[in-house]
Amino acid sequence: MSNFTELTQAFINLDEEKVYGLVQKKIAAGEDPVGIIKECNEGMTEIGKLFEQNEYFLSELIMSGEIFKSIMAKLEPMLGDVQQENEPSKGTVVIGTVKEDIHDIGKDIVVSMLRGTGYEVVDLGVDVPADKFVAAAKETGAKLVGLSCLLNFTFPELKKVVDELDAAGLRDTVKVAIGGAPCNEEVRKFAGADYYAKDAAAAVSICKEIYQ
Ligand code: B12
Repeated sequence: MSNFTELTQAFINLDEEKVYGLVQKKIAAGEDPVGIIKECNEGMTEIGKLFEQNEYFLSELIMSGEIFKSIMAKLEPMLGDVQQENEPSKGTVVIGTVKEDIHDIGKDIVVSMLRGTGYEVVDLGVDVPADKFVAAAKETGAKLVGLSCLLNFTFPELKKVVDELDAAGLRDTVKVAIGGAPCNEEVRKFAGADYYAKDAAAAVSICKEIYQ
């Protein structure tokens, strides 16, 4: 027997009906949406491993992405303390997935959590070249640029963004945070970034520190 929860196991099995049913039940029971996301995320990690072991293929990766996105559409409005309409923004964050990488599920969760906790987020999308991050930081005056990176071979892109911010004279005023499954402290050091965040909650803490 595995130690996975029923939801995580259903996710790993890509049993769409069961996953949606369980998520609906948890929402109705008033469970914390962040906990629900965590359970699904554990499923995603396991699916990644099965893919590495050639037990799952690209079609399964695609399907896991579709299921996760449907769940997020339900959970997104429940994330954070949803900002009051007239409340001023706590600060601006520029975020995107680096060039040649099209993974956006994790980035989108970070965007939702930051917006939900009162930050203005300029989301540049996926496959974003370094100069776009620099231009957006300049234009918006953001004090934080967030880079999502899920592929080992795009690590140099992280470094490129940091270097181009430096070349544009912005490095003293703009901090850089990186995230995405294969990122860690070592990757942060390689890139010359200021922060590594393991999840969306850590991203919120970083913003609090910068915009306190
Ligand atoms: C779903 C998925 C896909 C989907 C993506 C759908 C989408 N719209 O995003 C599709 C099918 C498109 C895909 C494609 C590919 N994938 Co893919 N994919 C995955 C999978 C299974 C899940 C990723 C995911 O969404 N996780 C769930 C989210 C919630 O987690 P997360 O991204 O880590 O985000 C959290 C934190 O990391 C953090 N965070 C994330 N971003 C940021 C940013 C900032 C600023 C901060 C502060 C925090 C932060 O907060 C998030 C929320 O808590 C992973 C396995 C894994 N372990 O990650 C493989 C994985 C990332 N993919 C992999 C590969 C190899 C590929 C392909 C090259 C496959 C192929 N042969 O074509 C292509 C590459 C396409 C491209 N050019 O980008 C490998 C990468 C290996 C590596 N380290 O280099 C992985 C690790 C699978 C594996 N184990 O082999 N993939």
